[in-house]
Amino acid sequence: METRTGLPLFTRSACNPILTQNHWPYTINSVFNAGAVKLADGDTLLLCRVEDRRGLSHLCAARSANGIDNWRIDPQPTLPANPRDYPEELWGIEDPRITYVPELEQYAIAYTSFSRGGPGVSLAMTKDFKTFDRYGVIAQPEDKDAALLPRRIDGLWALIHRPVTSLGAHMWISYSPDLRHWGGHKIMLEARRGGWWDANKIGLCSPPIETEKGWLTIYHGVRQTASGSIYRLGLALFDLDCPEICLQRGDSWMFGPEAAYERGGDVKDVVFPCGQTIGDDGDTINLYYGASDSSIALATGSIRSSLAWLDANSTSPEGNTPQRSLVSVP
Ligand code: BMA
Repeated sequence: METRTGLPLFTRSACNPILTQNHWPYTINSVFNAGAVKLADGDTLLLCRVEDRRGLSHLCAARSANGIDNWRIDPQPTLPANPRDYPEELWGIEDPRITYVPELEQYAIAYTSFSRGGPGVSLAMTKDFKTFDRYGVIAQPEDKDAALLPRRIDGLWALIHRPVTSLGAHMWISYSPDLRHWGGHKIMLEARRGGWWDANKIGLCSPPIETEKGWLTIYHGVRQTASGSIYRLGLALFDLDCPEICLQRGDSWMFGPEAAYERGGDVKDVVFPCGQTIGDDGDTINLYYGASDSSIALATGSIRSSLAWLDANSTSPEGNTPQRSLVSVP
C-alpha cells in the first residue's frame, strides 16, 4: 500500500526472510511470529515462536547486533512450554509480545498458551531472557493477541487482547492493579463486516507505540475467502490517556502478503508481526513479522509517515471513530 508520495509505507528488507528453520541449532519445523526488543547493550533480541516437529510451539531467543543478520540463537528452547506446572501450556506456547516496563525494570511477555480449552493469554516477566517469572493464565480461552502497555493508565496496568465471544473476534482492553486481577473490560476496536479486508477477525500485532498523537497501533485483519484466510496489516490510533478510544483507523490495509515467502508456506497468505524495535532516530519502525507461519521477515517504516498515512486514509464512517466502545462490561 502506497503513501501519498507513492512510496510504500513499509519496505521489505533485501535480506528477507531473515530467519528460517535452516538457521536453527536444533531440529525444528519452522520459526515465525517473534516478539522484539532492543536490549541495553544495543543488540536486537527476537523471542521467536518455534514450532517443533510434533507441531507444538515454544519460544527461543535470537540476538543480533544489527537486527538483520548474524543471529546468535540459543542452543535450546529459551522458554519451553511447562505443562506439568502450567497445564494451560499442554499444546505449547505461541506468539509472544514483549513490553519493557520501566516502573518494574522488567520485560513483560504476553503469550498464547494453548491447551484443551483452546488458546488463552499467559504472562511472564523477565529481566534477562534467561530466567522467567510465570504469572500463569491472565485471560482464559478463547483469547490471544495480547500485549501490555508500558505504563499505568490512571494507576492501572492495561492489557490489549482478543477474546472470541458471541460478539465476534474484536480487540479488547482490560485493566489491573497488580497484573494478576483483570477487569474494566472494554472493546477498543471491532472487526468490520461484509467485504472489508478486516471483516472476519482482528487482533493486535506488536505492542502499541506511544507517540504525541496517541498510541500508534498495528493490527492484523483477517478476510476469509473461498480458498482460505488472508492476514493483512492495518493501522489505528488510540487516545493516550484513555486507550479504549479510537481516534483514527485506516480504511485500507497498509501491508499484505505479496512476496513469495509470504504467499506460500505452512499457512499461505500470512503476514503476522508480534514485535518491532524503534531506530536511534526515534522514528524508524523495524517491524518483525512471521511470513506464512514458516519464517521471520523484516520490514521498515516510519512513525511520522504512519501518522501522516492515517490522516490521509481514515475517512470511512464504517469502522471509523472517534467513539466510545459500543459494548462495555463494568
Ligand atoms: C493465528 C495465530 C498465528 C498464526 C496465524 C496464521 O491465529 O495462530 O500464530 O500465524 O493464525 O496461521
